[in-house]
Amino acid sequence: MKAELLMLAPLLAPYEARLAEHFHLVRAHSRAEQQALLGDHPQRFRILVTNGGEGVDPQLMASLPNLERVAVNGVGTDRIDMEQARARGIRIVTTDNILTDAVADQAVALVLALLRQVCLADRFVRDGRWREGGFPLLGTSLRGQRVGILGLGKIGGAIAERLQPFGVSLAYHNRRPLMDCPYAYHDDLGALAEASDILIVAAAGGPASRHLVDARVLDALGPQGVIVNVARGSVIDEAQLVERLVAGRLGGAALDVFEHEPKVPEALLALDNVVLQPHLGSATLQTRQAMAECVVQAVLAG
Ligand code: 8YV
Repeated sequence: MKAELLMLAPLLAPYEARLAEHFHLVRAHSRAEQQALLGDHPQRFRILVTNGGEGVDPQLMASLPNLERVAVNGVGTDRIDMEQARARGIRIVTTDNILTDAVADQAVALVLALLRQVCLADRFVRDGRWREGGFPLLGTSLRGQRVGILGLGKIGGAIAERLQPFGVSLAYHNRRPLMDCPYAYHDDLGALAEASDILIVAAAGGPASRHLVDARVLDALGPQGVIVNVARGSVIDEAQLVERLVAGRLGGAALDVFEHEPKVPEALLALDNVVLQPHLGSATLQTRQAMAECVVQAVLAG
């Protein structure tokens, strides 16, 4: 008889099929399905698969007495109770390194989309307004912009590397400065925002980074500044962000992630200086295939 594998999030179909050769897959993608598992022989699961956005509900984890391994289809562990995992010796395996390029590419795409108004101009053409006259707005050149990166880790570093050839200046904020890093370090995030035209959020999510970008930081960025978030919605105080965008106290925003996904604040939908994406940072076929392969290996190793 095959062992059971708990799937809290899907993988690309061919990779699920490979797992199904070895395991009986029990899919519980919704909270209601997960809730139902609590009372249904929870000791049968030793391994589970999830993704960064879904994580593992701490109550569910606590109710799986034989859980040994969690394979995450992503790098974020902010929705996993790492303390519980450590205390119980549960191994958490992520797709570390694999999605760095895709997320960094997405960050650059969002910077350019925002500065060159790609989405707004696309809507202008689709709506048939070009026939009535040319696009009325001028974009902003990327050359010469001051870019601040919050979280110069692997993804933040890859974003910086990609942006450098565009002729920007680069600075960053981390908890501590990095050794041998060519970019200017600000030990205060407000000071980084003040010194930036474009603030890119690439920091890990979780309690330690929650609302790091608060009203003070957004005000330091100011009406000429724009913010790009490819990390986690929780890093920015979304209510403060929306308030400033609506009032014209912030220049613009390109957001791939939100505080309460898949909910997007209604007020953002009407704004022209905002680019919205449904959490697509790692969503290329090649990257998702490589991530799924990594998850399959992590499960089989378990
Ligand atoms: C993943 C993410 O693609 O890696 C993460 O933590 O948020 C995403 O980019 C997501 O987990 C979907 O698999």
